[in-house]
Amino acid sequence: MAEPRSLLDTIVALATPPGVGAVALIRLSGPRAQEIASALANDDEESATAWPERRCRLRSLYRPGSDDVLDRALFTLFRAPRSYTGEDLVEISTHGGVSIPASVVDACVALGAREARRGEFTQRAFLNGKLDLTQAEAVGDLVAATSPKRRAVALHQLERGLGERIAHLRGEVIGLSALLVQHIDFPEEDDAPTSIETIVSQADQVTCEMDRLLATAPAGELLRHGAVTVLAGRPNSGKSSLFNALVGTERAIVTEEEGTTRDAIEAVVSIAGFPFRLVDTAGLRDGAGRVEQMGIEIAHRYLASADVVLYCLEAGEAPSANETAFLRSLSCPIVKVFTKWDLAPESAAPGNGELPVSAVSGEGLSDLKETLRDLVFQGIVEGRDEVPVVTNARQADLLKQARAEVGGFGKALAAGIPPEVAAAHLKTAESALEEILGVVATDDVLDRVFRDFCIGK
Ligand SMILES: Nc1nc2c(ncn2[C@@H]2O[C@H](COP(=O)(O)OP(=O)(O)OP(=O)(O)O)[C@@H](O)[C@H]2O)c(=O)[nH]1
Ligand SMILES: [Mg+2]
Repeated sequence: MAEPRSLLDTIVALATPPGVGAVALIRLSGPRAQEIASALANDDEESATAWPERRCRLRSLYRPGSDDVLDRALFTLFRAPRSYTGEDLVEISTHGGVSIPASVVDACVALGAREARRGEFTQRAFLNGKLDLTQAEAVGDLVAATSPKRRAVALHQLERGLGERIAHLRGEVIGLSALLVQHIDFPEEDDAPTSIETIVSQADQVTCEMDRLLATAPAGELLRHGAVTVLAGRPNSGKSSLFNALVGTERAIVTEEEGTTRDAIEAVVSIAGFPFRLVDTAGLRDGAGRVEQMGIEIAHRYLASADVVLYCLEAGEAPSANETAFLRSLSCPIVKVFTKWDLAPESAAPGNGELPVSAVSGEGLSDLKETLRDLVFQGIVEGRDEVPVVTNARQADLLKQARAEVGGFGKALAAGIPPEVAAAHLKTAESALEEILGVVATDDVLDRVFRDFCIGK
């Protein structure tokens, strides 16, 4: 069940990761933040009222009700509403490690603060109107980003890139309702200001715009999790060597023996700025021994769920009829990679759509990386400007719902359903778009959005 959400509590948490480090940051937010910070610093009445805003003060920090100094720390006060959470917020920078930050959090609790739940600071920022829900989600994405592109998309979303697009679409849907009202108000006149045809064609335009945004959802999902990229091919075709070259370290064992790799080996790498989950697999062949055969079965499981396959063939070799049939049976894009290109005769020339690479000389690796990027993330690489991207299932599901409703509205009108009845579709579409932004957000929705956040964020 959703926990009750009160903004009356003052909450506290360690915002930096626990453990040994030079400094730790403790955040204290809520109506009593400054009062508690003053008590920590043993302020007398006069200095308690003279806290400067947004300026650091270096103070001793005491165990409550005693003269025990816990640390010398920097205090910074952000007064409501000019703070991350929109409420009074004090940031306390202490020495790092395990002991001091924990004792400062304990001291704040002893003085009346409550330990914050996951993502509760960002949740308060949302509840206080500092962020819409897509921006709050972007904060989580930003912290979790493992590749420059995911970071860039999250930053763009934090700057309301996606929020503005959704708000714009909401405006369009409201515009459709307004046109409909105009039409309903003049039903009998010959020259009604807005014809049904006009409204239907406007609705079509809105659905097209929604489709364009929805088309970014698969790439958005891949940005979060990394595109599963499976290296497959015959034994000894150079898969592990290519895997190592792409990862940049000698992760997988390479030998001249066939059947070296058995278990699948995974590594998350950033390729051309985008996240990929590379998987090296056992070479595919008939008549392998028991352990190797188990490895081949694992390879098949990965191939079935791959986002893209790098099929490795030695330079000069051609896929057999069996291999060609097998590759056709896969549902994801396949890049045929011709390995060991440094050993290929001078006269060898890559065919159309074939990528020559050499793990030894590095030849062809940058072409391969670009090919991977374009193949998987083509929707969001064009141009320099950041395109708003639908980044998670919550946004995608609601946008799909809104799209279906606007589509249903257009169809209903075109089929002669009375405009007053068709209008119900627009109301539902509007609510779905509002839910993306969090204009209306139930506690359950908030719990789902914030449960993956860390404590202190
Ligand atoms: N000259 C040259 N040799 C390569 C290259 N890539 C791989 N090799 C050699 O080819 C042999 C097999 O390489 P691996 O990377 O182990 O091949 P694999 O496909 O992972 O093999 P299995 O795991 O047995 O299926 C090794 O002796 C490598 O040194 C290359 O680009 N150039
Ligand atoms: Mg191998």
